[in-house]
Amino acid sequence: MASEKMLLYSFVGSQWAGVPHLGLAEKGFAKDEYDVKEINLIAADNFEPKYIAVNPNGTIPSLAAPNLKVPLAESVEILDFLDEARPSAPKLKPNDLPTQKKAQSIIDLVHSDRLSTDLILLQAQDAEEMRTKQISMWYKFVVNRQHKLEHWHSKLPDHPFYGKKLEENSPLYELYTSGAVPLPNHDAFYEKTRDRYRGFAIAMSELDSSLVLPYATGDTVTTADLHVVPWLSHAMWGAGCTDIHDFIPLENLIRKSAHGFEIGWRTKEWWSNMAERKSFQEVFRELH
Ligand SMILES: N[C@@H](CCC(=O)N[C@@H](CS)C(=O)NCC(=O)O)C(=O)O
Repeated sequence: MASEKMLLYSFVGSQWAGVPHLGLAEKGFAKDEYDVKEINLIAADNFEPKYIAVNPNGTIPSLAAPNLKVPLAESVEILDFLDEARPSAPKLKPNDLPTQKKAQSIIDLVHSDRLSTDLILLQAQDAEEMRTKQISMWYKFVVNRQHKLEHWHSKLPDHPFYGKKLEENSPLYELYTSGAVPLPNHDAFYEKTRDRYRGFAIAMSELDSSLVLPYATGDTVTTADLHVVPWLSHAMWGAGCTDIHDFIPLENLIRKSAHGFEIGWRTKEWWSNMAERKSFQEVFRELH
């Protein structure tokens, strides 16, 4: 029998799972109104065919609900759904078109490749960063993904997901598993990473200029805020920040390629405002 509750597929270390968790808290859903199923991304459980049947992209989060024919597979759609599902709570989607457009452009920016936190988590600017990654949990992440993808690709060679994903993961797998022996393509990888950090710095400055304050689009919390918080938390965590108000490790990491970079004052002020909210304190007791 189908469950009568919503079911959120999540993972503690998932950045974009933070969006529905904040949404549930902001909209006042009680913990017994939904179930959460953890899908371990480090073990690559998101690549199991059973999960690909829920979310064809193999990503977290997904949301199943009694009134949904198929689960929602994108954090943007999930947050919009939660917003509509509880009309008695303050609306997260802005009322007027210009503010809706503003919120959407902020959401698009933090979801874009330019601000992808994979840069911080998985890439390396130099050999020292690479060695640190090779003895960190990211090694396990990359290796487990490769093994899971190889396994399922050999069992299901015609499945549209596995071949493509394997092509994506293989170059990273090769770089991570080369041990202490540098491969010729490591240098190109560092160069590309440094370039991406410079782009990341520019995109962060653009984001800073677009924040209205006290919240991302003005006086009330909107969907935009609930996408930016998990992104920034993940970037800070990945860079080694432990105190939610200490941006220095993130700034230092970006500065290695983008000299003189500083996180803007608007971003810092916006973050302090968000950190005061109950939803933030519930979901981001610690950076993740
Ligand atoms: N556009 C998707 C992105 C989701 C996404 O990339 N989630 C990450 C975790 S935060 C993931 O599942 N990565 C695993 C993978 O790509 O294999 C969304 O907003 O829901």
